[in-house]
Amino acid sequence: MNERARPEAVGTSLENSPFFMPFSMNRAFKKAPRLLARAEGMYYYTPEGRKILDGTSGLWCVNAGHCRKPIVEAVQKAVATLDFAPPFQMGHPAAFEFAEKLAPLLPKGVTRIFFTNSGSESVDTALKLAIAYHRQRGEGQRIRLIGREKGYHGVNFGGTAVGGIVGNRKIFGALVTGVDHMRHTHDPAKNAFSRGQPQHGAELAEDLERLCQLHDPSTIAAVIVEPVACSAGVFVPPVGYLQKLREICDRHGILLIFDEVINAWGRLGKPFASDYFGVIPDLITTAKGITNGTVPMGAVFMKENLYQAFMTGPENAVEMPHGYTYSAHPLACAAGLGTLKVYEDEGLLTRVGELAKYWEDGAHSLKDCPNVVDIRNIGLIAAIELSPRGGVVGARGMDAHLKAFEKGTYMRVTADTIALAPPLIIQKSEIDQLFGTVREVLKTLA
Ligand code: PXG
Ligand code: PLP
Repeated sequence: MNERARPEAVGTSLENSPFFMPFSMNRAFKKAPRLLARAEGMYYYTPEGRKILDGTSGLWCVNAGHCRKPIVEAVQKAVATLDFAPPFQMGHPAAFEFAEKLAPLLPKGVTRIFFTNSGSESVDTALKLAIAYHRQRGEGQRIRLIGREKGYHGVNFGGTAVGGIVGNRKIFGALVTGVDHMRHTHDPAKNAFSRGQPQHGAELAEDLERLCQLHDPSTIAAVIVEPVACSAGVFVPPVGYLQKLREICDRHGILLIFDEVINAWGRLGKPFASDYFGVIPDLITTAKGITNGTVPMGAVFMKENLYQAFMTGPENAVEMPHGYTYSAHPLACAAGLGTLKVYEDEGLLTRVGELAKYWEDGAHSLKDCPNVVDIRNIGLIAAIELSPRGGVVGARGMDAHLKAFEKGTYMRVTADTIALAPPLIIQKSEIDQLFGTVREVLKTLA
């Protein structure tokens, strides 16, 4: 038993708990809870003291591993010094310091930073900024937003609207008007078991040109995509695809937004996916790894011209009527500064470059396991897709999740796809352990 475990939580029935859990099977979970009581490095510990290897960095956010001392201490110090500072018409030093430290890490030409508290807020902020930017420049007719099928852009209205996961949209009404979607790039017939970027599918970017011709390109404000689409099941962009999207946006004066909530912070072996793919968007949305998941925070990074479009008019007027009570919260800024220090001291934003090949070989070694229909990987991300059992989507996937947890491994499952993305501090022996457990689970799965 470890010192910070909470034995009193064990055995207490949660069946009537008032807690409405997010994106969860509430009733099933409350009957058989899976609780985590503490964490350290690569591992979670259950209230009973069981050690659980973290195969998905919490929820794709704990890139430097859990409870890292420089981050914990920075937050402890901050909370005892300045609990809150109003972000509107006031400021605090850590907000400016954090922006100053982030700026040199950003892709070339991306210079300005707007803070939010989550990926969902970052996405809605970026979409609003895009529409407002065009209006500021006298192109107020550019109001349309283009997303992509299978995209995940969080759960606020704008992000749900541009998102392309049907189950996340269908019960929420009309969402936001003026939105359309490009085709997704998933093509298992041609690309199954690709290592890294698939060879086929760059031409799918032409679907953006089709939408431009359908709506008239002068009505489109922005296109938003995840460079690597993670939540819907890990879809790696085909070679040349993102470059083509950039070309089409440039041709028509449309802003390109890369949603790097998951892709950023070293996940692909570079600070940003934009660096990895060599395509620089106009705006980048992020969250998660910006504070190592320790305190909620998100950010929108933008090119200089976006910022400057708002810095017009009288100086005694608010330039952009948008912001959150907790934008640049002192604890989040402290966590962010501590996180950047760990990333820099340990070279974590580029470490995946050395691990990626080993990781890829480990993932693809599962090809011979029962029910595996595809394996996809890039950077320190891998997806193992299973065939649905008896046509019931998600049942086999959920069983895999539960079995893995019994065997001491936490991994995310989306429908029947296992998504692995461990903290970037992982050792090769732990990569072996992770794929070893997945193999055992797959062998015993009905
Ligand atoms: N954009 C992208 C690309 C994301 O991956 C969001 C926006 C929203 O961020 P917030 O912080 O509002 O959740 C995300 C979040 C999963 C999973 O299991 C992924 C996310 C969230 C929860 C679960 O794949 N991504
Ligand atoms: N709703 C009400 C009534 C509010 O007063 C506020 C903020 O002042 C909000 C929503 C927005 O909250 P937040 O700034 O935390 O996003």
